[in-house]
Amino acid sequence: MKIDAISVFPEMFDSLNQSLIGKAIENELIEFQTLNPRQFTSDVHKTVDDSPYGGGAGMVMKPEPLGKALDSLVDSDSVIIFPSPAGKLFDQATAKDLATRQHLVFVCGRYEGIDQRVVEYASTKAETLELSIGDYVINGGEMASVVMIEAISRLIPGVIGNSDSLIEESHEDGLVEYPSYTKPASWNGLDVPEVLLSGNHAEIDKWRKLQQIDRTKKNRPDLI
Ligand code: 6SD
Repeated sequence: MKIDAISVFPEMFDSLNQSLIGKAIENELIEFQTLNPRQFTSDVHKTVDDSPYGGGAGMVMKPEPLGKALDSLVDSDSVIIFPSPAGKLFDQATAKDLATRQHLVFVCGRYEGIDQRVVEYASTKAETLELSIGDYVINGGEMASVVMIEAISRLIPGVIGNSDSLIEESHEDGLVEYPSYTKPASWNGLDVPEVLLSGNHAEIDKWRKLQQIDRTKKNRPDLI
């Protein structure tokens, strides 16, 4: 898979070079690149923002540099993603779908956001999605993109060695994950649940499923 991120802060993507995603980039399972829209400005100040029409606080990202950046990257097989608190919720089903695509392009806003015509223009070139990682506001699209890229990349075959660990995880069956324990069996007066030491795998599976249901009811009643 090819992944591009258009951003005025390309260093914010450096964390993707760590751990399993970093290995997948190194092994060319994922081809990841950033593109700075300042490269497509023509004034001495390399201006990428301007004041909003209609007034209001802050600045808005100008359409021309982002449009040119998209022109340089996108073809009709691309999926263009605009992280936005106003977008549809990005969830595990979205991650699974996007993990099957050939080319993803993340367009990162800064300041108060992006001139909406860039989203309209992108839609004329390829499938375009406005996606939110949750109901809170952060300062730009970069960290939201990093979250989505990690969630998508780990679903690409070969990125995570043990595919069982993908299946067993939270949200695959509509429930959150069961709790995990490791050695020592007793620590600071706290004991690992007896059943996990029993070697009885039918009982362990039953206990884990009950834990998933209890935790989901308690922490995520919206999923029940
Ligand atoms: C200015 C952005 C882009 C600002 C965002 C996305 C989510 N879920 N919260 N905040 C966000 C995205 C904020 O550009």
